Amino acid sequence: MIKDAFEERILMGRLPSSQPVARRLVELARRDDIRDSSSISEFVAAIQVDPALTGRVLERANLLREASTAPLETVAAAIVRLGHRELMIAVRDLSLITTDGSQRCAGFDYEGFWAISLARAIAAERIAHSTGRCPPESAYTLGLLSDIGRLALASVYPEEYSALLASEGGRDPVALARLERERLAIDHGTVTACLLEHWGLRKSFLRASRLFQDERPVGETEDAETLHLVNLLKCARLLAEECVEGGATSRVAGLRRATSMMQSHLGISDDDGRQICADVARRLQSVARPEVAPAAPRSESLGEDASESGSDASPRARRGLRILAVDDDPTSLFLLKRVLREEGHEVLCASDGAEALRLALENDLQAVVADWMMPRMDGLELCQALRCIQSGRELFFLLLTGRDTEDQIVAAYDAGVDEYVTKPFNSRILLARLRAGQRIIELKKEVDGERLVVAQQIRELSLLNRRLKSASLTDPLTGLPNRRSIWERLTEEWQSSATVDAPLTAMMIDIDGFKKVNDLHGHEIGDLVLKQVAEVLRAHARHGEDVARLGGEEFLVLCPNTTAAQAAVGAERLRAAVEAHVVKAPGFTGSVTVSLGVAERTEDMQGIDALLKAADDAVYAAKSAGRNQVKLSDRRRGKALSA
Ligand code: GH3
Ligand code: MG
Ligand code: MG
Repeated sequence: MIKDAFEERILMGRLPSSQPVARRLVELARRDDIRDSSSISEFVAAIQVDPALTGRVLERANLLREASTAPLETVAAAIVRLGHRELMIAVRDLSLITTDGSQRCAGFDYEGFWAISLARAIAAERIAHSTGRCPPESAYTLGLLSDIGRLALASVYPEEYSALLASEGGRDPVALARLERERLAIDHGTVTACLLEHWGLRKSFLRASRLFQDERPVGETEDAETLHLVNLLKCARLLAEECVEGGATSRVAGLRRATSMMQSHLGISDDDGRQICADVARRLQSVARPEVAPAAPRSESLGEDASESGSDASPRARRGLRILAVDDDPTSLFLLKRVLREEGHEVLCASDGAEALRLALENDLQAVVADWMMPRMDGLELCQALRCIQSGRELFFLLLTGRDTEDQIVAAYDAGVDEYVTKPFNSRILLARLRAGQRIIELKKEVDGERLVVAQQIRELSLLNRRLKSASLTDPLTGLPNRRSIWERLTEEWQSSATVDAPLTAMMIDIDGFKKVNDLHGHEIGDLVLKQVAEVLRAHARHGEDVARLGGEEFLVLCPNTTAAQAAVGAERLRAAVEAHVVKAPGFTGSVTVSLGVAERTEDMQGIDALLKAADDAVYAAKSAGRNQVKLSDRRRGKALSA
């Protein structure tokens, strides 16, 4: 889990939502009553297609629930628990990817991420319906959120993650995770589990979202519920990918693969599997695909000045503001645009409130100048809608109006308007009021700028810290955890094993005749053999088992909640895997073998040293018996002996 509190806070605040979801929500948020069931279900429908918002809503709801009750796992349940006020607070902080590129991770496929997440949610729900082992609505949530760590990493480290994705090429989650650990000292599976925990979801969800990303066999020690969820997620992922990405011809083959995976992993019959595929594909066709704002600012909306001021000019260098001008009357709009541009502002135009709302959410604006009376959504409604979310609250809103009775002016201010100018407008007064607004905007920009610098420094520091920590705990040659790291893990596991009297087993592994490899082929080949043996051990160890390099040609595998007899089965698998692996290097082709000693914690052992000593003795016994074999320590618990 992520220990760094700063990092965690940053992760929480910056996960972006998709534009259509945001638009729908600000429209819905203007209603001040969500008690009737039809408006609740509209909110649910809008939120539950978006992973970031779903997470935030669940987080708030789970914070409010009684500790003794089960976690809330669906948006519907969360909204009922929250009520209108709390829901609006959760929605208000929603963050967007805007066209100006702030917060955007260039190499990250946002649309693809949202589409696949949604498809996985729908597939997980439908599959759960068939297996009957997890409430389908909860499975939906798990499917939606089970890969959110990628979005989080893209949001927190946009530049680093973009470069990492460019070099990763393929979409293999295992290769991606390895690269993430190398460059960011954390991987998306860990971040996902951390977020799900923060949002108050149950343990099996966290574990499953982490395990399904990995191709390694899942340890026998995982509980049945987690195992089931892992399989469910794997099937849902495959089905989702086939539905979203598969072309027409490859889709048939892809869906067949999904059907056979559902059969082998979940025992779903062929007929049921085909029905599930058809249902998921149909449902996906009926939901709108989330979209993201286009990457580059659309210069045609910005007009002539855009090229002059330069869209990449730093905000400080800009003289004017980025303003959205809204009027349904083309002549007034033309006039307004000209006045604003002559003053040096960048201007985007919309001819009614609905279009304005869309543009305001897609672009990084500073001010809105809007007419009051317009079709579809008038200026006041536009202002109210924008004030529902954080980025809209920060806009300077100037209303143009022919209505200037006392009541009307009060109504405008109550709706959240900052200033008003009567129509037909006097351009000097309009510009003067905007300048007054500009002073506030600039002050805020300075504060924001400082905040961004601090946030960036915190991110860099925490990344550096994580890298340093990871380096001090990693063996540089093999990339495996080193002696110090495994010692820390062993201390933790020893304590918890002793407290609850659970089995704990250590597996010591030593390469046979390794000195000869060095002597015959040189140290460099020796290093290469060490690296490859390490990789084989890592790839064939089970989940939950930590593989470390103790030093020299000695490795240790830590098996929590495992008896010596159970670990011996895994040890034999590791032995066979090393023996079967052919090491290829310039001037060398061959294989090596290992001797393994397995020892379980016993009551009379005083500490970790005793456990390692027992494992080491067993290695010695294996060596004496001819090498390339597994020996169990003769110091065994009663339980292990009878197993
Ligand atoms: P046995 O089957 O009894 O284990 O024989 P062995 O030759 O493997 O054991 P021994 O302990 O005699 O030799 C271990 C060798 O491992 C000696 C040392 O030079 C070599 N070694 C230790 N660390 C490294 C390393 O980082 N790189 C290389 N290339 N060799 C190493
Ligand atoms: Mg040795
Ligand atoms: Mg050796």
